[in-house]
Amino acid sequence: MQTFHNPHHAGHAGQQEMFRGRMVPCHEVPARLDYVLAELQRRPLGALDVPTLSDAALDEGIGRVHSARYLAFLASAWTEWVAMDPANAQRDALPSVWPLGNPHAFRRDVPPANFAARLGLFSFDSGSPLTAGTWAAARGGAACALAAAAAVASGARSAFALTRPPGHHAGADFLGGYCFLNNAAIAAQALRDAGHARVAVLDVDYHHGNGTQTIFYERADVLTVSIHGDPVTEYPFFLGHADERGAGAGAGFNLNLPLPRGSGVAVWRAQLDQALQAVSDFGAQALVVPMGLDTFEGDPISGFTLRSEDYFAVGAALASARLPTVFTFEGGYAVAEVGTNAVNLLEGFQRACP
Ligand code: SP5
Ligand code: ZN
Repeated sequence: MQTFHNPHHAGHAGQQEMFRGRMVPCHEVPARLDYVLAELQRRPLGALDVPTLSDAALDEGIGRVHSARYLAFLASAWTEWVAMDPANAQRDALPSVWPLGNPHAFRRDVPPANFAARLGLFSFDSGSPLTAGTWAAARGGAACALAAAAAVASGARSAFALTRPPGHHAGADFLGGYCFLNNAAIAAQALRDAGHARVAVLDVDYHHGNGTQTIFYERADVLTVSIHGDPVTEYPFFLGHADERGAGAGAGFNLNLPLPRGSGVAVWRAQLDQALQAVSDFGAQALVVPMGLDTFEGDPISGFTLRSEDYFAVGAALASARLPTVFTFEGGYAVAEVGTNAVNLLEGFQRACP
């Protein structure tokens, strides 16, 4: 399995995130990726490369998923943040005011000139710091996703987009949940554009993949499936329930499999079998796996209890779908263990590949 890793990831390094009225140290830190890369060097699964896409190809691939006004916002966000106050150069940008969804309560169609307000317009939480290097890092991650999709589209059995910041909480025009560009959605769309008529996304991160769900919610050509902590108690709270099945042409093409906080590997594996059945029933021709390792028992912000050894079997089960597969690196905040857990999953997949 070829891995594309993001040479710009470390430029995205938030200092603190807002949590229950306090600023706490960020969980989504550069060392996460370094641990995975080090483990892949120790236990090689294939070539380790950086993507070599042209800027034009990258813009084209990102623009297939994200809105032009959101991308323009991200591209100039740091410059505008510092222009508000030169002292902002030392501080991360975090939103503190948001327009609710009800169109009679707040307008979303007129972007305010005030940058702090615009940051709120394009985000849904105050836990996702935007820093000087965020845009370059997010773009570098999308390049990894596109390179992985291209490898799979030209015949590779699998490829891994090893990048941060993660992506699966980001929508077509919003950031949140530590995510800015939705790498998994960008890969899925690229596989569609390369001729795979039906693409499935099977999200195994602890948190519901709300961004990916909303991007494809009204489409029948991309099935979105997510196994996650029940949003009644778990982040992102406002999406991810079992009764969300898609809308319009997409009715029936979204599947949420929420599990209570505290769930262990047996019940989680049963949901994975159900998810794989849905992928098979759909007749998918390619698979994208947003791979979060925050289902691990030692994760500091999550509530499932998978152990490091369990990830081999998770990878093997994913291989049983017998589909060309792109993995994107998502959550996983037990930093010292995230490399072992990620490579266990990928090695389990690769060993089981027919
Ligand atoms: C990609 C991904 O896994 N995003 C997860 C975003 C979760 N953000 C909210 C987490 C709340 C953190 N709670 C801090 C607890 C401090 N002890
Ligand atoms: Zn997560």
